[in-house]
Amino acid sequence: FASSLAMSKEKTSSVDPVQETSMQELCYLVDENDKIIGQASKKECHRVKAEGEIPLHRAFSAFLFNKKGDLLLQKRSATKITYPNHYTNSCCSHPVADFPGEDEEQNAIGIKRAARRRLNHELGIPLDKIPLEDFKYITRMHYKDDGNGKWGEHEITYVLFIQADVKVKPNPNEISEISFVPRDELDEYVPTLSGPLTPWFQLILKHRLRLWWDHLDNLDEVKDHKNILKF
Ligand code: DMA
Ligand code: MN
Repeated sequence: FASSLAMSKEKTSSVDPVQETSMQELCYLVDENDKIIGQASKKECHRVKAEGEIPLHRAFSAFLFNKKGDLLLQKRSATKITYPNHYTNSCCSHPVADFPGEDEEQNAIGIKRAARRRLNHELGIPLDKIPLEDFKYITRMHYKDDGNGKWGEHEITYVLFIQADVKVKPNPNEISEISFVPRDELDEYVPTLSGPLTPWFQLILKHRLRLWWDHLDNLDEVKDHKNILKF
């Protein structure tokens, strides 16, 4: 009896169909130097294998600031397959082969195309408000996290900053909350959040966010397009 109860519970806790479909997108596999070595589904790229291995793939982490310099933070929706209900930076995702040109590396243009596409999808930001040339590529970070043991991350993620006053309309399939945080309230605000932080946001917050944020008007001084951060 107990096992049949467990079975029926398993059936009803179904995966969100929209998120499930997105797992078919084709991400770019990279080596430790961020050289593309192949493609694999988003599902394969986030599944933690028996030996704890996760395929290394290319991603981006975008930080959107308004003109006052406040940072948009989001809470990932309960429907996300990886890191549901976690607080994180403005928008993260992957360049995918499903959209042309997202693997173009000159000026990180492919990454900027992917970020623009996802800022529109996740936050409802009109595309004309976020032209490619407004994205500032800061640097890359390599990190791995086992997540919940079934779904995790292993990425070289491009950090992008963009500053724009935009109307946002969060997509509830992606985002359950947003907030704008002023620089001088960051340290008191983060501990008040009612949920865990994503591992990549935690790393950036711990090691670099304050420095980069303090250079919002002169980001060229902190950018590094040669090295890949690894914490
Ligand atoms: C993946 O973000 C990218 C990073 C930097 C973790 P995500 O899980 O939000 O991707 P998506 O929005 O495509 O599901
Ligand atoms: Mn990923």
